Amino acid sequence: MTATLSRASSTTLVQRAHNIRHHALRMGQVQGQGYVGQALGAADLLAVSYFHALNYKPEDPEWEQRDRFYLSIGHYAIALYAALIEAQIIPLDELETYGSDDSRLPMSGMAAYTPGMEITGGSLGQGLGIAVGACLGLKRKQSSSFVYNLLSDGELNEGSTWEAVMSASHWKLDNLIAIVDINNQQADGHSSEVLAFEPIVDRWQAFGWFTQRVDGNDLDALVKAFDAARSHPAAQPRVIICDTKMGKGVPFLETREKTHFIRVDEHEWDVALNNLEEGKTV
Ligand SMILES: Cc1ncc(C[n+]2csc(CCOP(=O)(O)OP(=O)(O)O)c2C)c(N)n1
Ligand SMILES: [Mg+2]
Repeated sequence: MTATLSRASSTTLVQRAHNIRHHALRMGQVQGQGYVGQALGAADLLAVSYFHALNYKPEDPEWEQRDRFYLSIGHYAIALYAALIEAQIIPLDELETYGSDDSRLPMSGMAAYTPGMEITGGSLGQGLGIAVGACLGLKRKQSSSFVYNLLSDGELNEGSTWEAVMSASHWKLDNLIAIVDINNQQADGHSSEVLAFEPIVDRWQAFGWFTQRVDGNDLDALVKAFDAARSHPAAQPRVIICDTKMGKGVPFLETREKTHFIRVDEHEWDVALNNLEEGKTV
């Protein structure tokens, strides 16, 4: 949002994160399935992105001076749609079209279809490289916009991610803020077992990034980390490594073993929505 709304109190952020989770569950209910666990896990970092950190104008998603939010991970589209709905870039009633023919909200995100969606991600490991290119372009235009790139722990398996990590520090991209969603899940099991990624902080630091690691479901910690990333004085790219919980806010999804793609019985969507309401802290 523009500067006025970017200073939202953390109570407001709690409400925003709750609403993002609610929108995602409603979209899941419309289709009976989806990558809902990721949306529930990433709702807090999306709330802080869209209601604390990013400068943008909901009525003009292509405003030249906006900060960019690049979603690497096409299958997280439902999470981004939920944030864009909450940010009023996408109308609320459009969530009812999620995943249907001719919808602007396809199950796998397509930038050309959806207002506020900056890039099309699908093939893992492309987003950070695209963000590096955008940061170089913005610097040439002497723009003061930031580029945020949300990538998943599964994308740490991709060599292209590490090429981008290396080039971002080579080019001293202080307008780049990467956010890594460490939910320790991917399609084939736990990320740490598929391909070990620790010590993840040391690795990013070794590549020349200003590196922070936070509980990605702690709004206060996220606010501090996003502020520090933005105001960090050195000419280097910044990364916020966020440990999140898949399914956060819905106990039976939090404890589920395989949550990469969720199908639940029809009545369970209402159970999930009720659980979310019951756990509401404001
Ligand atoms: C280059 C590439 N390889 C494989 C896939 C297939 N794929 C889609 S999602 C996924 C899991 C990725 O891990 P992550 O994003 O951490 O999964 P999540 O946390 O959402 O479970 C894989 C391997 C892909 N989209 N792109
Ligand atoms: Mg993951």
